[in-house]
Amino acid sequence: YALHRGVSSRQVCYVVSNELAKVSSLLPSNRNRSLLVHTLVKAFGLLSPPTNAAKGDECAVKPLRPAPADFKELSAYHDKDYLQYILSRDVSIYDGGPNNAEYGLEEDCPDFPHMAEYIRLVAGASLTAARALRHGHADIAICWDGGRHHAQKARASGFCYIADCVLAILLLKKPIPATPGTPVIKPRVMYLDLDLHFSDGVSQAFYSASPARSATPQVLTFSIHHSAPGFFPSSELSSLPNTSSPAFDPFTLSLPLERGASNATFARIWPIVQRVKDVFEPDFVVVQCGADGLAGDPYATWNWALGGEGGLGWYVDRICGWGCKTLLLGGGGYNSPNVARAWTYLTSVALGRPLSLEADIPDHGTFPLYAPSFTLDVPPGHTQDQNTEEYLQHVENVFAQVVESIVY
Ligand code: V1S
Ligand code: ZN
Repeated sequence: YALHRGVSSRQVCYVVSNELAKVSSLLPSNRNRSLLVHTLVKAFGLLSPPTNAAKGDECAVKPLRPAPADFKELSAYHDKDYLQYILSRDVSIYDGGPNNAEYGLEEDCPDFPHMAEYIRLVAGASLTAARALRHGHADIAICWDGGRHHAQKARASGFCYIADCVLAILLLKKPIPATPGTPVIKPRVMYLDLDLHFSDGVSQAFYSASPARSATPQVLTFSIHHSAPGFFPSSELSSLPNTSSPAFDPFTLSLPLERGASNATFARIWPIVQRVKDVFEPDFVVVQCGADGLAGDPYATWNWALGGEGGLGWYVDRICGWGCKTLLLGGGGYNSPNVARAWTYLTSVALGRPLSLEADIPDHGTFPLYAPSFTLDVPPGHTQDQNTEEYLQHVENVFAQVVESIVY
């Protein structure tokens, strides 16, 4: 186990396999997205060392093949009945029976061909990435097929069938056994969620009232999301913290943003993220990098850009700069070429060798999908940012109180 390693020579692992991309591409909410992402990462040569690299140079991301998760690994969080049902479901006999609804397999989460394989592989992918961090084989591990932050203990929800983020956090927080002269270490894990949607599944799992949390809070969840009446998911945990409420848990944090959130708003709230990290002092950071807040996404809710100060790339660069062992997960994102652009760029950022956003998309099989710009950039649109200075000042004041409560 190695918790601290310098960031000057970052070892970056990237979870990928043909099987994972194939089954992940069958996910009804994101058909073919996984194949597009991995294809673009490869097209930019991020998985192969540059031809002029000296022997031993670590210039490329190291590909890691995921092992499908087994029942025991999945039951570290999920209910056995739910697992038995979703893993044995024969989708050729669609009956739409009462169990489907009981386990959330309807509307947002219909069952689909190879669903059981998908569930085992996606969970296995995030666990493989988490294991690489825990065992010191990587400083940063990337799993773009993960980030299913709405899945619940016994229920699929919001396009999410398996709680890979929760499973990865549970693995990372496991005590590191004592060695001669070193006591047992109970690692602290900070989960930061940048998806447009609130991370209800993960936040709920580690909320203080939940049995998943041990007596000492080893896990802090922090979700930055859009919240408005009727916007999915509805949850009491998605509001700004109220430090005087008995339900307040300083380790379950939410920062809701209004429509049109732009780089300027994200740059403005960055010091809050930084401060929370500084007081919590995590050993591991898990980032859900959902790309549905980017400009050009069909949700058309935020106006976040990939580049520039306050952009998604800037966030991930700063987070990787913290020097904590970091797990980067995927999540939402419904403009698939833009998601491929974003996660390819973030892969290069994680590596410490950011691609130019003006870079031309290399000629490859899926090249025509990148019309009309044919570049890597996801620029901002023209939507007005409705996060007023008054609101952001209020958020700042609230979090100034919140950080006072993060004591352990
Ligand atoms: N918003 C939204 C939305 N749209 C859909 C949808 C649309 C067409 C379909 F054929 C099926 C579903 N569902 C929703 C949301 C779920 C959003 C999940 C986001 C996931 C993520 O980006 O965070 C990535 C992990 N669901 C709802 O709003 C629920 C309903 C309440 C309304 C829609 N109907 C279909 C189901 C119930
Ligand atoms: Zn989302």
